[in-house]
Amino acid sequence: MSPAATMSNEPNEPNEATTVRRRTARVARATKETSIEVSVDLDGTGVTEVSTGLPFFDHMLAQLGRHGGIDLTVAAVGDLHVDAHHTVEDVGIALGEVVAEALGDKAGVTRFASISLPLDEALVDVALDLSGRPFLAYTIEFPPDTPGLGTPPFDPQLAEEFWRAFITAAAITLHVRLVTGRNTHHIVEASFKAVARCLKQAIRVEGGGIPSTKGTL
Ligand SMILES: [Mn+2]
Repeated sequence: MSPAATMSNEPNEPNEATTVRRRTARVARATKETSIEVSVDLDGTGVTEVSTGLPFFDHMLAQLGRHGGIDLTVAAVGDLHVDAHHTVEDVGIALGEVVAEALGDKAGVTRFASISLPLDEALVDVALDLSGRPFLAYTIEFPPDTPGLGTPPFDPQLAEEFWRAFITAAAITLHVRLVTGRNTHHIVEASFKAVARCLKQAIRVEGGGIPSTKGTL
């Protein structure tokens, strides 16, 4: 946590006649399958503390915070004896919920972002819109027999499930397209870094009210 983040419940000092709300949120959700706590500070510095029982997923969530400039804590305990699916999906839901709550009415945000992000031989294109409408276009396909990553294993097909859960809860339009790549770890990591960089840009406040002709997002 940065020193500023410890003041996250306090409004910042008035600046040029405006008071800026610090964009933080926290959620705890429990089902028979998972128990999850997530908190975010969208105006953080990318400090993460993540524990899901899935080392590779932890590695990906750390990328999301670090490259998104988002302080992120995730504590998840799920039914990994079944498989990783419920844990990954429910973390996605919780993360989407806190991002939506922290964004609030999205006044002044940049809203749109896109990037073409390389990781060695892998190249992933991402475009993102804080549209208020959940939509996922995802074109990364792994053969069904692709080995999972880490122990317990993270089935790379779960990345799509994570993004669908996240964007549905956060009401984000997200396109993720694999341009090229051979290594599963690289491809998945490039997609997380790319979404992180797009989030960082899209949530940045640049002023000018709510960026929609409808007046709401
Ligand atoms: Mn890696």
